[in-house]
Amino acid sequence: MDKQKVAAILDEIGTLLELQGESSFRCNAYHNGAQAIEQLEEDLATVVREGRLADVPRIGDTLREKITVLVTTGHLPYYEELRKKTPPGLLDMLRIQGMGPKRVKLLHDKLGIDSLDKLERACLDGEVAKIKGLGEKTQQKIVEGIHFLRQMGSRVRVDLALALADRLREGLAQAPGIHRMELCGSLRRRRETIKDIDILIASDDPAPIMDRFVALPGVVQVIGHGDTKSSIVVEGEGRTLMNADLRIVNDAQFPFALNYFTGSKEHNIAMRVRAQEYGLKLNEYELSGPHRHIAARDEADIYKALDLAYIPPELREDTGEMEAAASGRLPHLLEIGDIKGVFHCHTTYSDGANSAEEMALAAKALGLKYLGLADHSQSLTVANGLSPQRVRQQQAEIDRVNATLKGFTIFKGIECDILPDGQLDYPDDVLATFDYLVASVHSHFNQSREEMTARIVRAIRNPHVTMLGHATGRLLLKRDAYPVDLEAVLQAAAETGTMVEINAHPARLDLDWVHCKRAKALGVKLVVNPDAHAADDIALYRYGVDVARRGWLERGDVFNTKTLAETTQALAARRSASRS
Ligand code: DGT
Ligand code: CA
Ligand code: ZN
Repeated sequence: MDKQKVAAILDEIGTLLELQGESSFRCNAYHNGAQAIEQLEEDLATVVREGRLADVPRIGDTLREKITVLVTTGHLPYYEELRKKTPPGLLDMLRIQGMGPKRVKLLHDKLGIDSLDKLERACLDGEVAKIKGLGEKTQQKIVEGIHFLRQMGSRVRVDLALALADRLREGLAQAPGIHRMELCGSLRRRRETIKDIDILIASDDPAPIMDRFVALPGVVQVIGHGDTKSSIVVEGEGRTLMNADLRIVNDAQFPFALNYFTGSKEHNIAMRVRAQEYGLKLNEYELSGPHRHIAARDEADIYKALDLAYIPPELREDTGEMEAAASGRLPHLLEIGDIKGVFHCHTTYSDGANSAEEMALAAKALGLKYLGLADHSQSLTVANGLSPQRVRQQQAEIDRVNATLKGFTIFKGIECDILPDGQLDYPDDVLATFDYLVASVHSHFNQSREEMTARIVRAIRNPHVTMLGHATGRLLLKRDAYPVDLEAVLQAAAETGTMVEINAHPARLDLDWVHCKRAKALGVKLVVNPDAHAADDIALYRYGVDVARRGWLERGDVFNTKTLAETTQALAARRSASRS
């Protein structure tokens, strides 16, 4: 068992004893001992084996005995007993800001409260305020604290987390003595949801940077404030609360720390195993052998030392990237600049906020060469879906706007509902008027998996359909995907040459990266669509590019990397095939 785990257990014993009402002398012996073990420079197992624990300051006889049992057997009956005696909810209550063990014990003794839910109810009933020494104000604070904890427990959308992280980085950049700074963790790997923000800095003088970090605007709580690591809770847009950790190392350690804290944990383990095969040890500070230290200026040097090509952070999930990097078969990943235009964008004709012209100008300003509009079809009355007559009106409007645009084209499309039986939402003569068609499921989410799969596959087989829109209907952190056999869907798309959308909206992000990888293996062409409902949302396609990269996609796998001329031609070819 490693040092950190042993220290954490000792610390928890101290807390459990406090909850039992033990003397502060006894409790503190455990808290202090935990700190002593954490700060131990030597390997703990070695110290125990050689019987030198007694030499470690702040470790008395009782602790020495407990640590020895813990390190040699991997568990400690005394600790397990203590845990069994303590309702687990009491430990949850301790996580509320301002709640110490004494207060938790008081609430438990007086009101029998042993969970966050019971505590919240007691506060709302005004019971807590009646206890001597607590009062209205404390009761209110506790309610707020519980709300805060519930928020903290959940993951955050990547776009919100990234905005918050960028703000922290900007604030930190003004601190003195920063050699390098990078985001690490799931944020650097661009997962679709993020638990916490990890920032890494190289500096020889951490103190002033740490001081600045814990005092940044938006910080609502300081969890830890040290020289190598500090942790805060910050508030972002829409009352998003997130934990953020800052670690500071020296410049020589930076590449190793960056690699370690970027993860994923699984990738780190694969890297460590690879290092071991070379007789080397890899950790967050160094890559070294018995007689040598391998220096690295950047992460690429670490990979090089292990005969690996540089692995982009998005691929570091231990899903084959090690083997590919060893044999020179890593993909040349899609880049944001490869995207030449986007499809699946809405206007004021259905539920969008901007006109066709405003959308086109916004896309053009982003450097794009084409924009595929796709308002909702007639069945989706809640989103002001277009009747055939309004389809004709919109197409005339697009013709007018296109005549004014140079080197840029708006494609006439529709986001056509897939009806419950898999039919499309217009008769063939209307369908034939579009340049392209996104087909999406927007209703009857409660169909069985078989019905839903058959419904989507039928739409995919319809020659009018250019691409399948949001393939699973999920809303990240809000609504699960509808039941569907994605494998069957992807196989049908591969057979018919129907494209599948990577919905880039950060509230959705379906297809997920795992299925992107599968789609590629089956030969399905993907298309990165922002599903923009306003001009400002067109730029959201960047999050779809991140998903594509995590899915190992290259430029050739993604349809909207084609030039305007190629795209015009490819869409026209599909249309004439579907009409014949
Ligand atoms: P999340 O859950 O969105 O915060 O995801 P991550 O990947 O940012 O996870 P986090 O913040 O817990 O840790 C950051 C990185 O630190 C993680 O990606 C890999 C590294 N790491 C953390 N714990 C371990 C561990 O026990 N073993 C190894 N090998 N690496 C770890
Ligand atoms: Ca993290
Ligand atoms: Zn849409």
